[in-house]
Parts: sequence; C-alpha cells; structure tokens
Amino acid sequence: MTATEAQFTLHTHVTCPAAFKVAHVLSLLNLTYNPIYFDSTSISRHEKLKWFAKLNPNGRSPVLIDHAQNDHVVWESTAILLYLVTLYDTENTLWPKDVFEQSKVNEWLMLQASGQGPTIGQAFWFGYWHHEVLPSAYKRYVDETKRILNVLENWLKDKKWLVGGKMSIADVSYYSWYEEAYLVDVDLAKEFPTVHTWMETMGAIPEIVKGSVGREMIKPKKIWERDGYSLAGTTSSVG
Ligand SMILES: N[C@@H](CCC(=O)N[C@@H](CS)C(=O)NCC(=O)O)C(=O)O
Repeated sequence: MTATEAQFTLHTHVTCPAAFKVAHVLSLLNLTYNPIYFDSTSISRHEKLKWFAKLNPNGRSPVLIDHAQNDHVVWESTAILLYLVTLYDTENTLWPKDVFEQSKVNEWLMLQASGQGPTIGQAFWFGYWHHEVLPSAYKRYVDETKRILNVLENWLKDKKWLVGGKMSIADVSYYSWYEEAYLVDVDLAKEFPTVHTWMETMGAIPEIVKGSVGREMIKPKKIWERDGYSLAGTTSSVG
C-alpha cells in the first residue's frame, strides 16, 4: 500500500444498505476506501456468486479488504463494523471503552443484524421481486418492520442516542436501512417522529453524507402495480 492508495477496498452495490452502513463507519473513522460496485449488467448473478464466493462464502455484499493488514478480508456488515472499531477506533468515538456499555451496543447491533435489516429485506422481496403477488407476506414483514420501529421510537423518546448518550456504531448501523423505509410504505416523519429526528441528526453529519456518495435510491413499481398483475380477490390495502 502506498501513501496515495486507499487503505481499504469495499465491495459494494449502489443500492445496498448493508454496504453503505460500512461506508458510513469508514467515513466517520476517517479511513480511506476504494468502493468497487457490483455491476449486474456486466456479469450474471450465477457468475457473480461464483466469483464473489471466493471473498465471501455467503456470496453477498459488503466485503471489506484491509490492505494495511495483509489484505485481511471481512464480510457481514456487522462483523466489519466490529473489526473496524476494534482495530481503528483508538479514541472510542463510535465504540465505548466500558465493557458493560459495549454489551449494550452489541444488543442493538444484534437487533439490527437479525431483525431490522432482514425484516425490511423480506418486505422488499415480497413487495418488489417475488414471482407471485403475496400481499399477506408483504404485510407480515411491513408489520414486523413497524414493530421494531416502535421499539426504537419508545427507547429514543427520552434520549438522543441508543447507548450512553453518545453516537456509536449501533446508531449508525440502522441509518442506511431506515433511509429506505419509504420503499416499504413507512412514513418515518408521520408514524415514528422520534426515529425520524434521530435519522435527521445522523443524516446531517458530514461524514455520513460523505459515506453515502454513490448511493442510489430507487423506487420501482410494486409487483401488483405492474402490468399483468392485480390484487384480484384482495380487498384490503397491502401497505
Ligand atoms: N447480513 C448481510 C446482508 C448482506 C446482503 O443481503 N447483501 C445484499 C445487498 S444489501 C446482496 O449482496 N444481495 C445480492 C444478492 O442477493 O445476490 C450483511 O449485513 O452483510
């Protein structure tokens, strides 16, 4: 690695919230990275999985390569955040020193990784990509998304940050996923005003803005809004 090269390579995708969560933390820690965006127009999903599996056996973005540590490879966004703070947050800006506070940060990180991200991910799937129109499956994941949002709404009512009165990787880990709440018919400002304020606070941080460069926010038509599909037999709204 020369002085002009970025320390990290981040394998990412322009629409991938899990990867932008990593970009935000890299940026907040003032670490340099070169993003490589997966281009689905030049490589088939099958080829991509074969190639990508060499870096990540789970075949998903993001993957981080640390050129300052013999090209050490880390995958799964939460594992990447923990790697970054363990090695590079020497001043405890995003990761508390105190082991009991660390356990509190871990609680929220695990809820994000096992609950918030996958639940919104499944809502996207049943809203936009599934081969069949299944409004009840979509609704199930939107409802669960709202249940988790309610947990955060209540927790943040009397505090600015999730743990210890200070922003940590726990807060940042939720940001990029909730930026896409509108895609699953959630209006944060109206339905979850406290979460909305927390999001706005993070969204105004210059390093978060910088980490979002390259992100594309898309809004395709829902499956049931496309030609040839209808919600025949369904009387209620799916949202
Ligand atoms: N739990 C994983 C989620 C990774 C993930 O789902 N990545 C998506 C994009 S956000 C992906 O690579 N999708 C491409 C595919 O399914 O082939 C993490 O947080 O790193």
